[in-house]
Amino acid sequence: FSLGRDLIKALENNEMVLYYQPRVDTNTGKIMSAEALIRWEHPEWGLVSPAEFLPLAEENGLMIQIDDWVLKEVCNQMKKWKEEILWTVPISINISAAHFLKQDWLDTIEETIQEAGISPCDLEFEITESSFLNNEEIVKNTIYSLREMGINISLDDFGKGYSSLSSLAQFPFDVIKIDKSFIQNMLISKQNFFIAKSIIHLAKDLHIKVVAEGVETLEHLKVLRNEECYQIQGYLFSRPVPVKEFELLLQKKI
Ligand code: G
Ligand code: G
Ligand code: MN
Ligand code: NA
Repeated sequence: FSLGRDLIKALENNEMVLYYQPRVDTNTGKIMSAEALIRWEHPEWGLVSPAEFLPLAEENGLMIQIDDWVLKEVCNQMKKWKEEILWTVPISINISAAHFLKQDWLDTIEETIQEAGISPCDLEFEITESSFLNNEEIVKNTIYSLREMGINISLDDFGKGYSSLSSLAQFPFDVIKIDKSFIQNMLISKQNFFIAKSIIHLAKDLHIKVVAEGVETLEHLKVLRNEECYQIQGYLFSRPVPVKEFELLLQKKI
């Protein structure tokens, strides 16, 4: 038994699926984009969360393969949407730290996008600050190249872990995603509220789009709108859902 080998087989056997979680404009209620989130439909164990298998994938050096699979899957899905429902929204993908150090990564991305015939402007890459620890120069160059291609870059889980404000001065991000812990605690903790509020205003001053994650209640929404944060992601609007359900949300049939 080896989970590493199971993971490789899972990628080959199409046991991985993507769920989509909408990002919504709080003024219009419209879906502005969505985040692709991987799930493993294990034949024996059922649906396995990425929180469980991604650390194992990382230990086994499989993150690059997983990221490549996700990108390909998203590109193919967008192609399908353009052909079948004549409509799509930009999709964001989580990119693991390992990828930024891979030499031929940019070529792979260009090829995948071209093969699917989609527009790079419809893609957003989410990265966390762990990606640029010790590798600032390489990562900065990669971010510039990706943006030149037309891909948007967001800083995910902002405020958590290794976050430092200097990264906002150093790297050209299009979007900041406020870590969900601040949103989830802001109604019960002034500290968390002030931090969330400061990130929103900081992003505004920096002319960077800001998204609040983990928005679960109307009360959260009210506070965020009051601070002029107009993009949210969270269970209040929708959990991450399978593609068929996401299509219904897009077409406003739910
Ligand atoms: O969807 P969920 O909340 O269970 O995801 C748990 C964690 O797994 C999150 O931190 C999320 O960023 C990460 N994750 C989910 N899907 C992907 C993916 O496709 N690629 C990478 N690198 N991380 C992902
Ligand atoms: O780390 P990252 O931000 O990429 O991962 C997003 C994770 O947050 C996913 O696992 C997703 O399932 C989860 N998530 C999305 N919305 C909510 C929410 O409103 N509440 C909670 N607790 N988790 C959420
Ligand atoms: Mn994310
Ligand atoms: Na996040």
